[in-house]
Amino acid sequence: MKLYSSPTSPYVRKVRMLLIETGLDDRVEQVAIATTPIAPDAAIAAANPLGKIPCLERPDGPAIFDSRVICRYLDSLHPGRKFYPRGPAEWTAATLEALADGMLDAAVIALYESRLRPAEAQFQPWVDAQILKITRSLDALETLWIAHLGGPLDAGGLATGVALGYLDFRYGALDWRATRPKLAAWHDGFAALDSYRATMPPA
Ligand SMILES: N[C@@H](CCC(=O)N[C@@H](CS)C(=O)NCC(=O)O)C(=O)O
Repeated sequence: MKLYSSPTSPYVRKVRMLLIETGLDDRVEQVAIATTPIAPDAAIAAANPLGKIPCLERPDGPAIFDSRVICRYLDSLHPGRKFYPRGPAEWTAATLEALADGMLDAAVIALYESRLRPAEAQFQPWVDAQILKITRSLDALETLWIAHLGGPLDAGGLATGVALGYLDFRYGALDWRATRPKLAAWHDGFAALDSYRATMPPA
């Protein structure tokens, strides 16, 4: 299998961590590309009409995307403990995963606004609204989700840990730990995983 990848993409990082955690890492070749909404890479646009990474090409079926679908697919390929539980826990894990990915969406969109748009076309209230989505979600993680995060690591926890790592990478000034000590302590444990350390974005 071939994974269109970038060392700075948090969505790709989720997939790479899952590959390591599930022992599937050596079944996937990573193809590094650089793509943005206004300068799409041709190979990724051909594989995924949305032009986004990650995208997984398989020898025995069409390419699959996005990161949640890829993670779910990879989780079906290994015999070990599943990141996508079945039964009532499935919906809890999936909702947490959606929350964490939503934080990433807001963070990536706000970054594109400041990096890709010319200064005169930027709209600060819109960026502020994206940051508000992130801070509300962080508060929910600290209060409503912390008990769940303390249980076995599932796809929701994986996405949460990666999203927090992305805030450290791109939004250090947000200082998300300052008012969220339980989440900070949980993330310290997550950040000790070999798979997290092996997928750190370049400084
Ligand atoms: N929902 C997608 C989001 C993927 C995404 O936005 N990836 C970014 C890189 S971090 C990208 O490819 N951006 C290029 C674009 O938006 O055209 C997923 O979970 O895979």
